[in-house]
Amino acid sequence: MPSGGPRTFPWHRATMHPLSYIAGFIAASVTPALAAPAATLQARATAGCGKTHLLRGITTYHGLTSSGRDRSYSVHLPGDYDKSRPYPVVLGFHGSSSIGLFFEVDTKMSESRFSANKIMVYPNGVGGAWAGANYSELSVDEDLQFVTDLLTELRDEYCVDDSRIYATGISNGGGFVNAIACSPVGDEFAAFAPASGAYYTDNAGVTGGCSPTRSPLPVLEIHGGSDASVLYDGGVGEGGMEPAIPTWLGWWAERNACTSSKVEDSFGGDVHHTMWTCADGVEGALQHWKIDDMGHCWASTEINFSQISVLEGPTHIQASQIVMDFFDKFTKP
Ligand SMILES: *[C@@H]1O[C@H](CO)[C@@H](O)[C@H](O)[C@H]1NC(C)=O
Ligand SMILES: CC(=O)N[C@H]1CO[C@H](CO)[C@@H](O)[C@@H]1O
Repeated sequence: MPSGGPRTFPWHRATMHPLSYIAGFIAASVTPALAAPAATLQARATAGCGKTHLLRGITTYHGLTSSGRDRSYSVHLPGDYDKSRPYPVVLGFHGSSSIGLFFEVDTKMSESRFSANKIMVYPNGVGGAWAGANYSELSVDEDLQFVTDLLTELRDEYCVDDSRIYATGISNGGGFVNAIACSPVGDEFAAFAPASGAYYTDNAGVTGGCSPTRSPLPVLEIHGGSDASVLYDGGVGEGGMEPAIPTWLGWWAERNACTSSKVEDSFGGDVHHTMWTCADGVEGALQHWKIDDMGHCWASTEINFSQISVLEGPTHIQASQIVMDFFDKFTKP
């Protein structure tokens, strides 16, 4: 099987899933909000506190203008959202030829068992993709600007805990999470959790393109050892060259000034959890879960689309829970 990119999802690339048309229709019928004016993010941190939102516990669709383009994203507020209480925010980046809705449904992260106390946000890439892959329509700078503009709008609209903004994503979206972590925009976030990530950018060594603004910058990666799209051992991917995951982790261990690591094997040796102790002296600012027999999908103990699309079934671990538990450990200093 060629080591392609994320094309293996049925709704990837050329073939869009029919649901995307429904989602597109919903998105198109919502009037895009005006772009938030540029301002220092810090000063706007609590501007959204006190604003009433009637649509809670369901997903709502929004637009904003960034770099002169119409962009869109969806938001899921906790069912008991309290307008005067600052909430952590999790941005979830979908894979290529996909949309936020699929990532939301696939990971089930909007369900209260995973995000009862969080604001979930699912941004949509342009042309169904995130910058970094050679098939992406936008430059990394444009998509990073979108993240900046999105955070400004979220802080302005919702009651956000500015020290607890997180990013997760799958495949091409996981690669973009790494691009955020490696850029000045990464300073806005408390922690990052890419899964099955296609790391097309910032992959020329420890400092090769990657300039995180803090150390340690908490990172957790989940990857299938049998991923046929984004190979665990690296190589040519659909959107460019991809580093071997252990190599990529080694770069983060250096950036985070990690001094030691330990591996815990479970499920008969199929699952390997590595925890590093880094500059903060706390175990876990860098973590990795490898599932030997898992392919290119979101790790879940429950069956879902991304598994079915690569002829996989449920696996031993629940990535959505692992990612949320990881985020809960970290607050931006
Ligand atoms: C993207 O990169 C891959 C891997 O290097 C290559 O096979 C493919 O032809 C490239 N596609 C474009 C559009 O440049
Ligand atoms: C194909 C499949 O199993 N999809 C499920 C994914 O998860 C959502 C949310 O729990 C279910 O509603 C789908 O049936």
